[in-house]
Amino acid sequence: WETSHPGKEYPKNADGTMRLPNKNLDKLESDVLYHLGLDTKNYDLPALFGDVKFVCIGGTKHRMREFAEFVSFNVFHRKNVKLVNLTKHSHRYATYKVGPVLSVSHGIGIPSMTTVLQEIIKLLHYAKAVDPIVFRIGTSGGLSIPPGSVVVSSWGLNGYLEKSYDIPVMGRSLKLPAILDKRLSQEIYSMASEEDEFQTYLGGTMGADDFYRGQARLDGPFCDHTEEDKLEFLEKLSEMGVRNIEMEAPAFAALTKEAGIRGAIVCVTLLNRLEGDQVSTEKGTLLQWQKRPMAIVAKFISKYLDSS
Ligand code: R2B
Ligand code: URA
Repeated sequence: WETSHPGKEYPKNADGTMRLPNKNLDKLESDVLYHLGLDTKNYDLPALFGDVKFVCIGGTKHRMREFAEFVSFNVFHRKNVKLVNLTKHSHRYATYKVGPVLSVSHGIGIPSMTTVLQEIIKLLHYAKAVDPIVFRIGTSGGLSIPPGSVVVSSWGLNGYLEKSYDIPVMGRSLKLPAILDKRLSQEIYSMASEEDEFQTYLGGTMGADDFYRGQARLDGPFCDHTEEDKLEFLEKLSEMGVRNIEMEAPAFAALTKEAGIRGAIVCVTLLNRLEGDQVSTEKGTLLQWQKRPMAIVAKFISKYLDSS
């Protein structure tokens, strides 16, 4: 059974706050955002999060703390701010807030990312945040581009090479389109400058459900394809306009679109997958490269705040 979903996109209210269509939520006395360690009964979400304009999510707790520090220093010119992990007691994800910017970790892969993203969407709704923008900053494997390059995604591709996020729901497959906000991705791409010490590309991003076989690697514990199969597959992806491979893009694109939120994905590439599978670049260099998506997103935020 394959249910074809029309790819609904729920419009916002006139004041820019979100309109979630799930009427079941109205019946809850308190909505527990379990993985964020928040709820609507014991927390004044509009007072705590009503000013949020930007949410940035990324894989690790460490990196998202670094992003909060980066934004604090580079956007708001504040030094040595005391950052508090607002979701510490959930023991799952980390959340930091710096003015109108929320920085949240999402773990590895689609189920981990969509769990926290859906709670963030509900949080933004309950908090009555106005026209929030959500970014994912991450790492990825590049296709025929120099390691350390940055890719701004224009769409997500699933493991079956379809531009959709397919989720099993009650024994059927729900298919949601995985297209990202075109204007936003172009605005972010335009943040790249000739003076940058790296290249920035705009292109498709494949989100695989596995790091090893699912990304055609040859170095997992199991492998049932040849090097020729792998190269042929990666070439095919390149020809389709895919620039990089990670593990969340189609779901991120689909859920932000469905919520009517502008969303963008900015990833650094850690290696060129046409040249290998192992991420063997020195740790310090990798940490430096991971600042590149942060710098681009922070530049966008600064520009946005200056012009509003
Ligand atoms: C990129 O890096 C992680 C796997 O190492 C995964 O979360 C992703 O999308
Ligand atoms: N993350 C991925 O999912 N794949 C890579 O090759 C590197 C980082």
